[in-house]
Amino acid sequence: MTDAARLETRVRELALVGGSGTSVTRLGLTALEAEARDLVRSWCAPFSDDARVDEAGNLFIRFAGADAEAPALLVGSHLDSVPEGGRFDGALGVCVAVEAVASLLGSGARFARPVEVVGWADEEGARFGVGLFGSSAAFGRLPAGAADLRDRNGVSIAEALRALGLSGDPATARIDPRSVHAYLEPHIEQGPRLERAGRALGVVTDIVGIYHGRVRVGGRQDHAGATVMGARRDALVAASGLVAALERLASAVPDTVGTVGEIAVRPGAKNVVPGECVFSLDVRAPSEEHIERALRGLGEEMARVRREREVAIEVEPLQRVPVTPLDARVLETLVAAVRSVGAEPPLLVSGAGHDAQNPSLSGVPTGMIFIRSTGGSHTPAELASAADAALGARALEHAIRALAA
Ligand code: HGY
Ligand code: MN
Ligand code: MN
Repeated sequence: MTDAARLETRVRELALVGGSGTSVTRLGLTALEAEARDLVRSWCAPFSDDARVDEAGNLFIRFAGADAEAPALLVGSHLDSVPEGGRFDGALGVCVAVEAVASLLGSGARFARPVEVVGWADEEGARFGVGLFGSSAAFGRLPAGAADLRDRNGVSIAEALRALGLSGDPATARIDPRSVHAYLEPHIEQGPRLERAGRALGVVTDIVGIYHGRVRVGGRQDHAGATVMGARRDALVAASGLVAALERLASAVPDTVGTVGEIAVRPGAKNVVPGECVFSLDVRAPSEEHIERALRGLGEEMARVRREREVAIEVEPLQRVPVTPLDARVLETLVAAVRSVGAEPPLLVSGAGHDAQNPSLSGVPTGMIFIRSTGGSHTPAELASAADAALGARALEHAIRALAA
């Protein structure tokens, strides 16, 4: 039987790792993320001592099945957060997965196949720019050269992994997708649809495609007082036009979103005309064509700004995750599981990216349960109720029974 109080306590405990009030900063490939893994292992210890951390920092805790050689059912989510994020993104999914497995085993259920609780590493990509890092490594989908990417302090992914006692080569984390029977990910919705519909749980049909990139605008550093306006090649003013253009373009393409979440200027002094500006690009849509249309429009804007402002503009593509339809049969299993706990799940497209995209794109039957959240997401205001979380855990129990018990 799902223990709602135990689940609530564990969500609170996990939120303390990198937490301050309702804000959580537990970046990927850090000691805090490793501390979160250790906490999850401690919760699972009464039922399994078969835990491993792979070379990308992913945590797998294996619960025995009658047929030890059968492909395993994986259930889980990610353990990292964005800077100053919320307590539930990723973390709630891992806690719900642990609760569902513990409740099943505690009530005497025995698995026909192995079940693994997974805590993916560095899903947010907040430090190094590549999101879905851990699950990408596990399913052989890391962008080339990912281990050499560096954070703002010049630390590379390889160095960050070695600092955690790992080899530093995440590519060796790759598993055979055929060893995975199915992957289930519980996750907060991170948007308002379940709240507006008055529903506690939803089931995901598709996950948006995502383009991540980095733009470098090169102008001419100059004196803020002695350089007349007509003689400037101000990199920040040029970049600002592109940021506004992205908002305009994404607003004009159906179901498409475009965000610049990071921006930095050099040298960064109030009396110096910026010589360089580097900013991030995040473009998403449920349609590949819409993503490409927005990116084409931005490319045309860049050509215009290059000409008119005589600045250099370089685009570094960081990651491209395709639109990801999830498995129809797993979707049916999840809908039935949610109905078995007395809820009726809306079918939703996810505007957020998820680790689930990697197993799904690698041929593993994959599904997601959304748990109602309020207050937005990637913010300390993010909130999921203990009751909805417990209902999610009960529904996941039914899905695990259907797929592994
Ligand atoms: O960016 C995302 O959609 C996810 O939260 N990493
Ligand atoms: Mn997130
Ligand atoms: Mn997430």
